[in-house]
This record gives sequence, C-alpha cells and structure tokens, in this order.
Amino acid sequence: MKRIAVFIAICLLLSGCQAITFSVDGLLNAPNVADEQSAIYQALIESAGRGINLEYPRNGDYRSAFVSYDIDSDSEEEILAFYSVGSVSDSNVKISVLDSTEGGGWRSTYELAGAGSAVERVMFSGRDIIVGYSAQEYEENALRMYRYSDGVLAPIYEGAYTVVESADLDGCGEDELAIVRRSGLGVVVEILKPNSGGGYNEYDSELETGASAISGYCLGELGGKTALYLDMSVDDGSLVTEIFCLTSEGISCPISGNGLGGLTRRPAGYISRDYDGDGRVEMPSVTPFIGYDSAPWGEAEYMTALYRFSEESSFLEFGSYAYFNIRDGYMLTIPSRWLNMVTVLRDDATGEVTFVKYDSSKESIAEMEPIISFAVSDVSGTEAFTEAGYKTLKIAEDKSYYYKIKADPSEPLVLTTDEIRDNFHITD
Ligand SMILES: [Ca+2]
Ligand SMILES: [Ca+2]
Ligand SMILES: [Ca+2]
Repeated sequence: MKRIAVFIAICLLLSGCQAITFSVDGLLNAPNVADEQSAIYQALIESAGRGINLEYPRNGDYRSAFVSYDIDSDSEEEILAFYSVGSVSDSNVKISVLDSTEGGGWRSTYELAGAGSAVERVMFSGRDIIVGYSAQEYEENALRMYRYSDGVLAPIYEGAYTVVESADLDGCGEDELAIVRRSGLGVVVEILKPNSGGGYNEYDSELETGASAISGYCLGELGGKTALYLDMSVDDGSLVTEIFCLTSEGISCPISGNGLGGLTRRPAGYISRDYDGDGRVEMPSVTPFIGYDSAPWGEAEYMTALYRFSEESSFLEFGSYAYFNIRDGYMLTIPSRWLNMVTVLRDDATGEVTFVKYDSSKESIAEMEPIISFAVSDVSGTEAFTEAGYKTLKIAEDKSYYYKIKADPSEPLVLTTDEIRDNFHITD
C-alpha cells in the first residue's frame, strides 16, 4: 500500500504537477469515500439495528437510500437514511437522520416512521424535506413534508397525491410545490407557495374535468411561468389534458377555463409532451386519415395535429401535423403537400406502416399506390430488412427503424432524404 502511494507521488512529481503539494503520510491517512460511507452505514446500524433493508427512492432526482442535504441550514450536510426493518408486522419505511460529529464520525440524531412501504420520491423545498410514500395496497401515494429543528423531524404537511412536482408555477423565480390527487371522480390540485414567514400559502382547486385515472404529466413554459400539463383518462378510455399554473388570483386552469376541454380529447397513448424541444408542450389532437371516417373511435389510423395553448389568444394554436405510431414509439411529421393527398395503411401483423397516394376510385386502401413504408424490428432482425431493400433510419436501444421508398422517385409526394431524417422522431 505504502509503496503504491509513494509511486503515485513520484509520478505526479515527474508529470510536473506543481500545484499539488502533499505528503505521502497525509495521503495515506486521508479518509476516503469508502471509509466515510462505512462510518455512515455503521451509525445507521447502531441506531436501527442489524437486519434492516435499505429503501431506495423509486423516482425523482434523489435515488439513493442515503440522501445528503443541509436540512438545518448550518452549511453542513446531514444524511437522511431510508430503510425498513423487514418484519411482517411492520413494513413501513423508516427515516434516520444522521449528523456528523465533531470528531469526524457520524451518529443518528432522530428516527421516524414513514407513511408507506416504499419511498416513491424525495424532494426539497428550501430546507424542508418532502417524501412521497407508496404502498402496494393503495393507488394513491402519501405525501409528507418535514422540517428538522431542535433535533426533531416534524411533519408540517400531510396529504395524498398522484403527482407531486416542484416548479416555478407563477414565474416569481422560486419554485412552488404542485400536488395532484383524485377525490372520488374529481381531480384536486393543490399548490404550496413558500411565504416570507417561513411557511407556505396553500391554494387548492378542483378541476372541472373528472378522470378515471391520471395517466401522465409534464412541465412546460407558458407565458413566463411553468405550467403543469396533466393528461387524464376519462370514462371511455380517451385522454384529455388540463393545464394549471398559479396567478395572483390563485390556481389558473386555462384549458377548462376557456371551455377548450373537449378539444383535447383523443385516444389513449397520444400524450402531451414537448415534441419539438422548444420548451413548450404540444398536445396531440387526432382526426381520422382519409378513408378511415367510418372506423370506430380509437381503431382508425389518425392524422395527429399538435396544438399548443397560447396565453395571448387563450386558444389552442396549431403547430404541425404528424402521424404517431403509438405501438412502435415513433412519429413522422406530415409535410403539407401530403394533406388530403395521402393516407396510411398499417400491417397489424408486422407493424409496417405504408403511406399511399389516396385514390377514391380504388375499392380499398391496400390497392392504392404506395409511396413510402416505415418498418421496425428488434435488433436481431436487421438483416431481413436490409436484404429486402430497406434503408436503416435509426437504431435505438432495442429497436431498429427502416424505410423504403416504394413510388417512382419522380413522384412529388415522395419524401426527400432530408425530410425523412428531419421528420422522423422516436417518441418512446
Ligand atoms: Ca446541516
Ligand atoms: Ca414561483
Ligand atoms: Ca414544444
């Protein structure tokens, strides 16, 4: 060990690293990361006992069972350790607060029983600690906000949640906490805004739209604020979107507030997202492709229009048209010269999608002249496609994407190589 350290010191000297000065003894005695981790773990064992299971937050920014954060504003980080005792009668997660001692060691200063059998996520608001707990038997998660003072981790907020997110919802420069929960058939939104007194101003509102489930959400820029876009499943399985943010008048829901809720309704799978990466969220809206007008809702092939909510006009602003392949996780932006000229045929067995030149004199779409096909295979299927004349478009982690131009290149509806590259996006 000593020989290796001396060797490293000599190498550093030889490489002309003059800014670093240290003694070989100092190098040998410096506590390393593994020692520190071991001291922290020992402090937890001493307090909680052996035979504990570490609990790792499942989502969010903090994914370790040991989260380090300055929870008492003394400029030194404490550690929150999450664990369970692995007993049949007590499946609750426990939190241990570990603080560094003057001698450079660690000790547990407080133990607390959590509110679920797993940690869903850990967040912070100033020095307050937010822990989301999940429990297998409930759909809703439990949210707790704790404040650490005088050596005690005291709950200062308790509630259920489906979504919890921290964002600058009113554009003030500081983040608020957004909480979404279902209440019967309704959906309730709550916003906690830190105030100058060290507490929180609470706002709540029940959304106009009921939901059978919250299926997803994302954050996006909206008129200088950050808005939360909530995709909700309604009774027939369709998706609708509601937006909310905070104004001086309280929680604002501009989609339902402007009577636009019905316009966001589309089949499941067409999620709200920032599809073009400009920071604003697009909401898909679908209409059947030509030739699919009589297909049942949800079973047709759809032309998707991407809309953004505009604060200026209080309306949904059209962005672009696209074809979404929900099953295979990609989208193709539809060029304007395709509108009313092109429809689509999907092979349910292979997943291959072929855009065809619409011709009303033909009895079926399958008889119309093909323009371009897009196909997907798992990584092992690559050769079969390239041998059949397909070109590789993109290779993702577990899937490869191909295309094949099937019309004569002089056909104006054929996409150029640039269009194929720029218009095709993987959405998974
Ligand atoms: Ca501290
Ligand atoms: Ca704010
Ligand atoms: Ca966007």
